[in-house]
Amino acid sequence: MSGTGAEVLQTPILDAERSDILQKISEEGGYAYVSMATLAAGGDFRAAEVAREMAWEQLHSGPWHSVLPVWRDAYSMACLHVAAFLHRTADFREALKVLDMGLIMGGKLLRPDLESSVEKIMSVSSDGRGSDGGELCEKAGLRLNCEGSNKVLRVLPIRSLSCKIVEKRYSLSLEGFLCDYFLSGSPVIISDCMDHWPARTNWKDMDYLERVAGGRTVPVEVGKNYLCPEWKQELITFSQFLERIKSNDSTSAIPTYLAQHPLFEQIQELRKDIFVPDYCFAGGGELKSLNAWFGPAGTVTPLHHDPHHNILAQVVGKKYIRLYTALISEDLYPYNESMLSNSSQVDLDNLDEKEFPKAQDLDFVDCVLEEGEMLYIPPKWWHYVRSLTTSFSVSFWWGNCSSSPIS
Ligand SMILES: O=C(O)CCC(=O)C(=O)O
Repeated sequence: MSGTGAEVLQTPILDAERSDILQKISEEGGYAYVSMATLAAGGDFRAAEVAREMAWEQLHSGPWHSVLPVWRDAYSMACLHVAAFLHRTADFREALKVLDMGLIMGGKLLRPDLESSVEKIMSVSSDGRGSDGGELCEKAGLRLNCEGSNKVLRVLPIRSLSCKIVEKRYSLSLEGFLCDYFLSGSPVIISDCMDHWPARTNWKDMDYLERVAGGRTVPVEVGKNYLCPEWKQELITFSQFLERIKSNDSTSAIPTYLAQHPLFEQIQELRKDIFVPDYCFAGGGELKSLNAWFGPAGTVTPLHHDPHHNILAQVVGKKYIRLYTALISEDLYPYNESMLSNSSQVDLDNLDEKEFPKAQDLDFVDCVLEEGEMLYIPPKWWHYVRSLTTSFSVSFWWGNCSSSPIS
């Protein structure tokens, strides 16, 4: 039913109404609004919010009677886009607030659309689905607490969770994995396959981590991400690292990230907490590396690809992950330098459309990888990863490439 709820609130604006409003706004010179509203119609939440703010400013640019009526319709239209998105994330209370603002401040043209959207939300809410923001959004695998989900969506790259969501399978057999995903090179989220790992409970316990690893020295990365000039690496004790995680305020602090480190070769006690998933034996390849990715909310691994099959196991917390097929590599502007040739020059957190025009409209699949889930990333698929909470993941790389296997 929550899926149905998410589907019913398609932005109901008719194409004719939309182009009529956009045409009139263009004639008034509101080109920025037109481009934001067009992106919003394509499912871009941030653009919808920007369009709503732009229209709001116009409504407050002078005495009420001097506001052009079309700006009131433009405000309603942006409200409908924002509400559709909030509805999709099951943030019914906020969606309702936005629609009410549209009804109060917006024009007449889209009033019936606002009203029908309100009705749909009310019917979902009265169904026990709750308008209190505590619902979970199952569509898109976006099982975020909705109060938080809205905040989270704001920090994600443009167009996040608006296209195709990575398929999710429960208790997927090895044969099913081979036939449906491995052989065709398609990503998949696998649920319910690491509940027996001691890591699932042990690694949530900072005291446990302190006890087994506190005195050990580990390499960490400090800075926005490894492509930024101010980025650096440090060697600190695991204990110091845990302190940084505890004190991290993800909105302001520069994150410290224990990234792509073979921690389990170093600290055997932690190695005992995990198991190599059977999927990693698909194709008869060898396990190439087993890496830890541990850090606070807000760590980013920028868009890049790797040569191996990868199971990324989300042991603690959750991450947003976006994937682009290997087939469109050139459109992602890989760096020319050989050291960075597997990384994209495109900064998804700050997309420069002028410099990288081809990257703007590319298809991708994305997801929020939840605690206890594994994501299969096929070789050469581009991936961007952002942690949404304190997060501890393990990547298992395997394949037939010539590099040496791990013991
Ligand atoms: O979790 C991350 O931050 C990045 C993971 C990754 O890039 C990988 O497993 O190859």
